[in-house]
Amino acid sequence: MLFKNYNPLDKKMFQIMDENSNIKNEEYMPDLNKEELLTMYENMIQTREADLKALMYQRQGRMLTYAPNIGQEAAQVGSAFALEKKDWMVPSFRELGAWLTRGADLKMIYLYWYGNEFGSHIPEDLKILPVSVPIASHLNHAVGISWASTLQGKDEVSIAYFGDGATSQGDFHEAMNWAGAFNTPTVFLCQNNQFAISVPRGSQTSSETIAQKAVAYGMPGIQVDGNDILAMYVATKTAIERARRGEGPTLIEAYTYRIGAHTTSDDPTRYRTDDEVEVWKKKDPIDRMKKYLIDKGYLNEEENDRLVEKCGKIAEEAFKYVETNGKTKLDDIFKYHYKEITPQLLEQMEEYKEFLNERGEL
Ligand SMILES: Cc1ncc(C[n+]2csc(CCOP(=O)(O)OP(=O)(O)O)c2C)c(N)n1
Repeated sequence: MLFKNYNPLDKKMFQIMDENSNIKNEEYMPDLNKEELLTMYENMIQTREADLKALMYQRQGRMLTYAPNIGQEAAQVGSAFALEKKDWMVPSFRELGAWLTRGADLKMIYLYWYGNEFGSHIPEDLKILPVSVPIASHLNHAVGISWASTLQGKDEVSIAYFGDGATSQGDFHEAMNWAGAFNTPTVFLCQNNQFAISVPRGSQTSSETIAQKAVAYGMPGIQVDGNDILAMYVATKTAIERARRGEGPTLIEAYTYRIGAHTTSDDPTRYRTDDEVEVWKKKDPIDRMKKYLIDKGYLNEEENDRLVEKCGKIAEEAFKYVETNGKTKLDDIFKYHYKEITPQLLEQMEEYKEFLNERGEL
């Protein structure tokens, strides 16, 4: 029903819970019990705490680099909560909440940002692809996986996560076109966080919404309030079920905002105003869900404090493990690109060793 009633060209954003935590779209309220709602919330808190700790460690020079997720927890947790274990998640690089919701170990995720290749070794029972840094290239992988699922008669759906900037890449259009033409069971989940590094969404495309791009490729498209976890869950679940029934792909635009920097190497004060950030901070997805749960009597401040503390400790423990076990051996960085190390790489390795030696760091 949701997609039949929704025309992306009307440019109305789908929302269930408004900024004041009131349910304004009762008709679409998901059938989630107290335990499920609290699990969703815990995933958001774990994401936020893991983010805050990662930022702190990076600033202390203990983490290589990091791409913060603050403000995007509902878009990620809500959507990932709608997946089944058999479905494939094809991420870009800013999906901490979706990774954790799918059961990925925070130690593994931290290892990746620590610069250790074991951060990309995903256990076989988790259907998640590794981080993809080339923007939009993974969208074709998602379509390929889901097409293979159709050809093999499996009912595994693929969900691809990407940012608004990715929609400017050719790969996005190829993936959307193929998915539409071959009716593949793919969900395209765009986290429109308003910026591709410093380039604002308005300069990426003259389409008024990302969701309306679905029309050209013959699939439903919907713009969802990305800070409303209930709406994100419902839209994604509807798209997943549709794909599983053989009805093809869907494009979901999660309308949200990147509160933090693009990565720890970026200074967002150079291209956006504090006032803009303040407006979005007031729409915090965690505050919104917290108030909803408190109003319902499912949570109180004390329990909330305990949860925040527990999640903070989990993040600290995960990082402790990484600092103790995650150091990459210098040889490993050079050795495994090719079956046998090339003369050029060998030269680079020797040069680097010499450099470290001179600094007394080897
Ligand atoms: C093919 C390609 N071009 C350029 C880059 C450099 N780059 C890294 S992140 C980024 C912006 C991505 O923005 P968006 O898709 O909106 O995702 P966000 O980072 O906002 O989550 C760019 C241009 C890249 N990684 N890959």
